[in-house]
Amino acid sequence: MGFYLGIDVSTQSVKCIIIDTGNGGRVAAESSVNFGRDLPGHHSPNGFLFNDDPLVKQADPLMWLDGMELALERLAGSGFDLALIDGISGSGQQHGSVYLRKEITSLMPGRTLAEQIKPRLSRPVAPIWMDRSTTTECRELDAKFGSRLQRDTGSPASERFTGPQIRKFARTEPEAWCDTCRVHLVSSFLCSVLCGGEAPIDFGDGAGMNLLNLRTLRWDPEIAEFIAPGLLEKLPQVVPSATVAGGLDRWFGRFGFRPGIPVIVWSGDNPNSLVGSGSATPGMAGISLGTSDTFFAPMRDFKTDPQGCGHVFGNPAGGFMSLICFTNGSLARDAVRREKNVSWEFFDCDALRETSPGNGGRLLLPYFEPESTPPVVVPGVRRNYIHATPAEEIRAILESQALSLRLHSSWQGEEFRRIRLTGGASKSAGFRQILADVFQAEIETIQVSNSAGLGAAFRAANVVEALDFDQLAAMFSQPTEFTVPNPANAEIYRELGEKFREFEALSAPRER
Ligand code: XUL
Repeated sequence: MGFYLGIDVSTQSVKCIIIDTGNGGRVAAESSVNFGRDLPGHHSPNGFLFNDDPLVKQADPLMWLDGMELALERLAGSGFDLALIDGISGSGQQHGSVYLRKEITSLMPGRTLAEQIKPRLSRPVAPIWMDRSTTTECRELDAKFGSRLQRDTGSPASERFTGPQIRKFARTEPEAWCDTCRVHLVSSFLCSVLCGGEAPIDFGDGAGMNLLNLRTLRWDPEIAEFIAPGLLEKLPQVVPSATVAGGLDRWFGRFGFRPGIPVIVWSGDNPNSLVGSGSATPGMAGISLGTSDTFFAPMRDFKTDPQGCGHVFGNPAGGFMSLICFTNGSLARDAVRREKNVSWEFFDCDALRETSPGNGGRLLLPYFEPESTPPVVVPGVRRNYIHATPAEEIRAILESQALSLRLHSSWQGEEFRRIRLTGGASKSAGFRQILADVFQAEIETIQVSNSAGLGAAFRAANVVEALDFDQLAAMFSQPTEFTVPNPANAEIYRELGEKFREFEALSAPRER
């Protein structure tokens, strides 16, 4: 029985969640900070800095520190006594990288986190997962390693992954690169700050770098050397997710924490969400409908996506997990809604009542932004029809998004019978039914809005108290809504799925 803190540092916010594993389990306290609203001085209304080049997306690492500090201050101010906390872990947006000229050591009491970490940065900005400016570096990795890159690291060269980002930095800013002694992920950077000392990277987040050999579970020296000479010495250690990174630095005593309590190595948001949403049992999957949509599932064996869109990461519960990221998720749904000038009420309910499954074969590829799955660099919406009422257009985007989720997760060869749904759009009963019918699976909605932070708190409880993830999910991630598939629609979506595959292949040809 104990209290565990999960800190989720995502693209737009920092969220803290404290779980109490006593008395059947309850969420004891929460706090959050939105970068745009609460930290306007960082000029990042959407979590990243303005850049003339739309392919470049970078954030100020000091904003994450200010956000974490304020979120902890708010947590302490919520009335919960932080001296009760028995362990902490965290979750970082994946792939983003932080460059240090001096390692992190114990923190100085009189200074804010940002003030004391600033002089240690060799690069004032951190490229984040939304960055798409590394196509050249990806081509070079493809040319050098061919299919070995995906076979051994679980992913083909991907623009947002850390390896290509490091290569671009080392090439375009050689002096700053020479001045760099350590390259961190967002997760390991923030974990290091909590520990007041250099923290490792876990297998879950490390696999999102095009650098971790998933067959040996070590950094791949040949790939590292190609990405940037000397990189291997600049990478933190890589360890299993259930590793204690260190003890909490005394600096955090100001919020009431007991210094020295275990800080468990942080992981990426997707590995954390897998356990936090209670989807870590084989046969289950999770879909998070957020700014971008993601599909993730535990894997029985290590295998890779022959189409090169899906990724393999370490599963915090052991073994591996898949992750498929669709950049045009809620952003695209909202763009269609605004284009048609209709309310969410109409979008979620009336539009789907006015139309029927299959929708006359209408398909819409919603590439409002460059897309990760399939890789599309030049944005633009593609339709296989000319005329559609607003309701038909809305059904077209929802059915196409569901078919894309199914198509691009099929390489795992798994019949997903239960899918856990999280994120804002999981509130739409119409979209839930489409997903249930397309996958012919039961859709279980969980009302935990912060499954990444919850997963981090689970990992802390798992290490400190030896509670397993099923026990924790039974306490904290119970579904609140079940949507059962309609077997009558199975054939309609099988046929439409075939059509979707052909349309996508024609309209979004491989650009690399
Ligand atoms: C996963 C991905 C995103 C980020 C941000 O590959 O790019 O899900 O982790 O949430």
